[in-house]
Amino acid sequence: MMTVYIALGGNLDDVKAAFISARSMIAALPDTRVTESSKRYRTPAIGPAGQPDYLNAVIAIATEMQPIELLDALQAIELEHGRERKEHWGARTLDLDIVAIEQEIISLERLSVPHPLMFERQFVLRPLCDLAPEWQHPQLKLSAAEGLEKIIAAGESPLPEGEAW
Ligand code: A4P
Ligand code: MG
Repeated sequence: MMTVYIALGGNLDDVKAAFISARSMIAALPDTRVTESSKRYRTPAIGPAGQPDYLNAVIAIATEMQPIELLDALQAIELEHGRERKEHWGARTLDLDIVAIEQEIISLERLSVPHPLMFERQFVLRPLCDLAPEWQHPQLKLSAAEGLEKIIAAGESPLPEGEAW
């Protein structure tokens, strides 16, 4: 069993409902259990201007699935929620990213783990810190909590308090 942290994000349509339904679909994957969910945060959009705010969260799963199998399954769940890939970093109904798989490092064309931009993003680190503040980035040698502190020390305002789903 591996512990995998999955980031959920979206800023179109009923994102709260999409999170709840995506989480149950993930829980129904083979040899997979959802073990924890972060709070849900409202976050300013990073990317093309004029997008609505996002909701973001992170869940932890325990799974026997191989990373690529899991990526395929997450992309199928995105599609079932009406995800269309148009513009890079553009608005979306549901984005499911693999943030981290314990201390594994994966560099494949379709999959980079840990997620390359995670230490630049409060919308990933803030919810991850609800679940695993002590999780260590295997290359940067910083914990999630230290990464979040760094972003805030650099001048970004902390996100408002999250809510339970
Ligand atoms: N891919 C590589 N590594 C991974 C991974 N660890 N997890 C590949 C998931 N996918 C991974 O992703 C493009 C390709 O990345 C996939 O085909 C997969 O093989 P995508 O979801 O199709 O496209 P995207 O999401 O537009 O691109 P990308 O680079 O994943 O964007 P991000 O980094 O996910 O950013 N602002 C706020 N506030 N909150 C957000 O959640 N999200 C984005 C998207 C932009 N701005 C945001 C948010
Ligand atoms: Mg993505």
